[in-house]
Amino acid sequence: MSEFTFDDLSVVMGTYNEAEAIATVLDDIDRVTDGRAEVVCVDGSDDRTPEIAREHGARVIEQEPRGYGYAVRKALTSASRPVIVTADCDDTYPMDALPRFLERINEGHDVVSGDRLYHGAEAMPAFNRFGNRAFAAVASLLMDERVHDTTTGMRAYREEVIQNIRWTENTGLSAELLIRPLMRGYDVVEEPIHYAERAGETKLDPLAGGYAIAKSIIKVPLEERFR
Ligand SMILES: Nc1nc2c(ncn2[C@@H]2O[C@H](COP(=O)(O)OP(=O)(O)O)[C@@H](O)[C@H]2O)c(=O)[nH]1
Ligand SMILES: [Mg+2]
Repeated sequence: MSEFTFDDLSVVMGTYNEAEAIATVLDDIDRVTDGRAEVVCVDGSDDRTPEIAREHGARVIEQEPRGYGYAVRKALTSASRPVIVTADCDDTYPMDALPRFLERINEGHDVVSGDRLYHGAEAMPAFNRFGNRAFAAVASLLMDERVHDTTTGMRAYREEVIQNIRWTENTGLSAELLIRPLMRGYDVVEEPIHYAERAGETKLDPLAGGYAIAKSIIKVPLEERFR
C-alpha cells in the first residue's frame, strides 16, 4: 500500500472568535505541509476569524456556536481527505508535529492522539491539568487500558474511524473520539506533544465544561462495554 502524504491530509477545527491566533495557526499548517493539506474551519465567530481563515486558503463552514463538539463533528465529517487531523485554533498545539502524526498513521495506527501531559503541560492552567490527570485515570480504569490525555484537541484519524462510529458528545467529544475507537479494537496510540499557552480567551468554562467531560468519561466507556 502506498504511503499517505500531505496531499492526503485534512486539518480541521472549530473556530470561535480566534482572530488573535488563527493566522499563526494557518500559516504554520501551510509552512509545515508546503500548502498541500486541506484546512476546514467550522466557524461560529462574530469577529474577523472567518475572513482571516478564507484569506489563508481555508474552507470555512459557518455554523451557530453550539459548543466544541458540534463544531468539531461537522469539521470532521466535512473533511475530504483520507487522514484527518483535529486542532484547536488558539495556537496551543504544535503544527510542527503534523509530519510525525502522518508518519505514525503510515506505520499502521488508526488514531494518533497527542499526549500533552507527557511533557508536563506547564502552559495548561493547574485546574485543567489536575482535571485531565483525573479524567485519564478514570477512563483508563473503565477501558482496561492506560491512556494519559483524554481531552487533547490534536489527533490524527484514518477517515474510516470517523465514518464507522456514531458520535454523540458535545463538550466531551474529544474524550469520545479516543474512547470509542480504542474500545472497538482500532489501533490507537498516544504521541507526546508540547502544549503552548493560549492566544486569546478560552471558550470553555472550566467548571461547566469539566462537569460535561466527566459525564462523557463515565458514560461513553460504559456504553461501549455493554454495546
Ligand atoms: N465553531 C465553534 N468553535 C468552537 C466552539 N467552542 C469552542 N470552539 C473552538 O474549539 C476549540 C477549542 O476551544 P478552546 O476554547 O480552545 O478550549 P480549551 O482548549 O479547553 O481552552 C477552539 O479552536 C475554539 O475556537 C463553538 O461553539 N463553535
Ligand atoms: Mg484550546
